[in-house]
Amino acid sequence: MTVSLLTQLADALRSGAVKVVDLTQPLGPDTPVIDLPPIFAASPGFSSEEISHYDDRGPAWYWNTIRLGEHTGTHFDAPVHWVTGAQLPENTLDTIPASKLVGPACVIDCSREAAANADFLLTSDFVQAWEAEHGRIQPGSWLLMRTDWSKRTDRDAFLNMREDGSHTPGFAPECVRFLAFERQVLGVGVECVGTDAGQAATFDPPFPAHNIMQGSGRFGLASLANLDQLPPTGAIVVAAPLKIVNGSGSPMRVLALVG
Ligand code: 23J
Ligand code: MN
Repeated sequence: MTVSLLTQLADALRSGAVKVVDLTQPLGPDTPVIDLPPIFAASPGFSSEEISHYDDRGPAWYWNTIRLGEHTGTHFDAPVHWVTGAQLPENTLDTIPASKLVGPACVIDCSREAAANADFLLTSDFVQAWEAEHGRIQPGSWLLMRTDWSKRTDRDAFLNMREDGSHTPGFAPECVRFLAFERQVLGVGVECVGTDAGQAATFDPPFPAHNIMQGSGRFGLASLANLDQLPPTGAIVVAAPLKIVNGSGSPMRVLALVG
């Protein structure tokens, strides 16, 4: 049975009946990183240095060293990232079971709401209205919030900073609790720089997506792209961070299989 299922998948990949959608942003020196208040340590963005480039340092090979914060670009939030998840089992990148790195996706389209209001917050009412149309969110699913924010290729428009901080969409605290405890999601994924709304430092609790998701052993995916190419249900997401020992997160390639 398993063999026949995967043989069918191989056929579908070859014919194009199942497509691979890349949910990843390019990773480079221009990749925007979260801009925290100056009292907190800043996360360094991506930089690289040549080791050799077919030259006397390595006549037949080209390679670079890279330096970056774990939470740069399209990246994974592990439970240990937040203090609420610090004591949980299997909370670091090297201990998360591989079976949790592949899962189905529910994609909620909030693009109209986010265009009208940069501070739009997803609520459990909005999620339940989506469920009335598309079915109940199954345990172990990714909840992906489509905002089309990834189309903001200009850094300032993407971070949308004002004097009072960033203005980007996210989740209402009650919605995060609903997704974690009433729907048992695998985690939440967003197109913005982090899973929390730009103004989430002022919420109760502060940064609820991090506080509650990581605190309940759930994951986060940030800076996703191409969510507009996913169906509301039915896609399978492969989100596999680097296996960094004690790692709190890592940039990664996120792929979706879409039939
Ligand atoms: C640290 C503090 C606040 C936030 C974040 C990190 C992230 O968004 C992140 O990348 O995990 S909001
Ligand atoms: Mn992060």
